[in-house]
Amino acid sequence: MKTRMTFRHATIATVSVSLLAAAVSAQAANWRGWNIHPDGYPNTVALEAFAEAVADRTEGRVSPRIYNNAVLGDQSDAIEQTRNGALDFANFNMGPMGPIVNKTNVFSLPFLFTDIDQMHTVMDGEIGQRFADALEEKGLVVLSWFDSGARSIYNTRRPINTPEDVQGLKVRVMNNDLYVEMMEALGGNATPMAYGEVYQSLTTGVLDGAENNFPSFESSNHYEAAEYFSLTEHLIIPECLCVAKASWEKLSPEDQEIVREEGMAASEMQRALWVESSDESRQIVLDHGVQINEVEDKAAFQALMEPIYERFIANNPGTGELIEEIRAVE
Ligand code: BDP
Repeated sequence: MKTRMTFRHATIATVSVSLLAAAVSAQAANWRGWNIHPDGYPNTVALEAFAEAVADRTEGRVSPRIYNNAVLGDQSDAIEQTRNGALDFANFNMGPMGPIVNKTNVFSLPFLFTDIDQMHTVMDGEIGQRFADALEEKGLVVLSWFDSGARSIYNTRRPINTPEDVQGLKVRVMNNDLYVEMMEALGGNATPMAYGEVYQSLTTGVLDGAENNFPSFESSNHYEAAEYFSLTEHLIIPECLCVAKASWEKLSPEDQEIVREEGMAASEMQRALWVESSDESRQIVLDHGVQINEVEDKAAFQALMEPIYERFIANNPGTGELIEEIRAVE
């Protein structure tokens, strides 16, 4: 009798342990995260730290895994997939976000921000919150804003000092009509193309150039093909660390809090790494023989952007005030 009781208890205990395990694993959210960058890139390092900290602090209830090098698809597709919950989290640039969440198009206006610090102040404040709200309405919960430096034009032909130097160059831009307008206003031929296709297009001469920040210019190996990097610094575009709203809503308030805190920590880490990485990448490309030139007369480039601003404001009511508000932030 005694033995049977013990046996039964043991059985019940085993059954309840395995039921419990099943319940836990049924609840565990195995998050898939999209990332365009390779191993070691500041964003990648921060996203990996985020994934580890979230898994740790939620004791596996949320278990994020990050897929690098855009293996889950190009950026525009990934934005859609995250919006509809097929992907759970991602680091997105507000450039390709513009055609999907129109309000974010304002960030694709060239020379909008004075500098990177001002961009951070805007994004970390009340204005940034308004953009987070707009993204949330479209299915993306913003945890924090990342840095992506300033973008400059590089090419295989010549240094760019004046807009005339851009004349006739075939330059890759990200997917957003505003960049086509921008490049055409400078006299170049704009070619919207996925990031992953640019390297080959530069080496085969399909493209003469592209535009990006130092860490991307270096980590994508574009510097092996494009010898001239000209500091036009025409775009400073914020990036988000976003979670699919559908995935977010499945979390308990306690886990949401953890994910949010770790999202903020990831942004702090990314921004710090960004500064180091920009210097390192700049040195790597210099050592490889890339010629970097300052652009003395940026005003000449800015002046050509005026019609773009005018059209944008005319087509998007309320944006004139928004641009003024952004510019007034110090
Ligand atoms: C990088 C951004 C990345 C973009 C890429 C591009 O971090 O999100 O996809 O530029 O030019 O700087 O496509």
